[in-house]
Amino acid sequence: MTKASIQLKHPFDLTEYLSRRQLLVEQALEESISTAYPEKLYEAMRYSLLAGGKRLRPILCLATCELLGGTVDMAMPTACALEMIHTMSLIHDDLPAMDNDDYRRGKPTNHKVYGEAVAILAGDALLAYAFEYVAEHTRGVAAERLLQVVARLGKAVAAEGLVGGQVVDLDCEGRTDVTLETLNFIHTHKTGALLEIAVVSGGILAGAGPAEVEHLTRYAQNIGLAFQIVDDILDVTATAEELGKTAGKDLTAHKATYPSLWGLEESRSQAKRLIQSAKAELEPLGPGATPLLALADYIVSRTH
Ligand code: GRG
Repeated sequence: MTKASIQLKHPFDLTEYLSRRQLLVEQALEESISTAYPEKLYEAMRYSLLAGGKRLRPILCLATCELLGGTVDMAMPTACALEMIHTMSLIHDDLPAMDNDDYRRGKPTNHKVYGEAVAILAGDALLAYAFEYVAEHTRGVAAERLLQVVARLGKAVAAEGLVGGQVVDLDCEGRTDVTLETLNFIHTHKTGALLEIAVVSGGILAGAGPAEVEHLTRYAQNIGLAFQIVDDILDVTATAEELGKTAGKDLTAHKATYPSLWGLEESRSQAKRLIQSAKAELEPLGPGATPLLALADYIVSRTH
């Protein structure tokens, strides 16, 4: 048994699964970057990368790789790269030029500690290092599968993914005429694209065929949108302590959100409906899908 292998208990215990997986991911992230010269840069990168968080994207990637017959070890470099990219997007999102946030993951934001210039550069370094890390550290995966993962990862973060979503989000600031179509565009790109590649990359690393990739894509798209609806709900209902960042920011900024368009009750039922659709996509993939099914439920029931 490798250090990465995990015995699942029956019935499936999601809390235990999440805490064991989070521990594995934390260890891998800790080992992924050590401090070197210039120390200030490496410290800023490590400060945000190792600041906690749910580690949902790495966990989805590992779970999907295992579902398709791969191993945790095969997927861990990609899982770490996903968290590096997610973390850099949070660092940049928190900058004064964007959301201007003071707290993230329960700690002062990167630019509050290291200054804006270093925060921008730490984000840039994490983004580039993510791609280097996948290419340098993945073992036991055929080169053409790895190339597919790298190409899809690039697409998910660039203009067709996170960055495109963020630009439209910034454009909509202060506007009261944001349509559901625009809101969906923002979130399928800003939030959904990285969750989608987290799931799909795990499948591709394990050798998923086109039909399996399609099921995984639809599962991920549904949980991605549900995740964002719940995020918007929590911005209204959760405390700053629970969130680890300022609560109620969307309301203060008069931002278009799902609760502002639909109300809280309808937002909750839309999220539940999306989770049911996500889970239906896993049916053809067999009993090994238990962790992904439980993770889908967790997305709507989470409190932070
Ligand atoms: C990717 C090149 C590049 C630049 C960044 C700033 C930006 C472009 C995009 C914004 C992306 C963003 C911040 C989306 C929000 C995603 C989201 C819902 C974050 C919260 O995720 P959780 O709840 O957080 O998984 P934890 O802390 O648990 O990891």
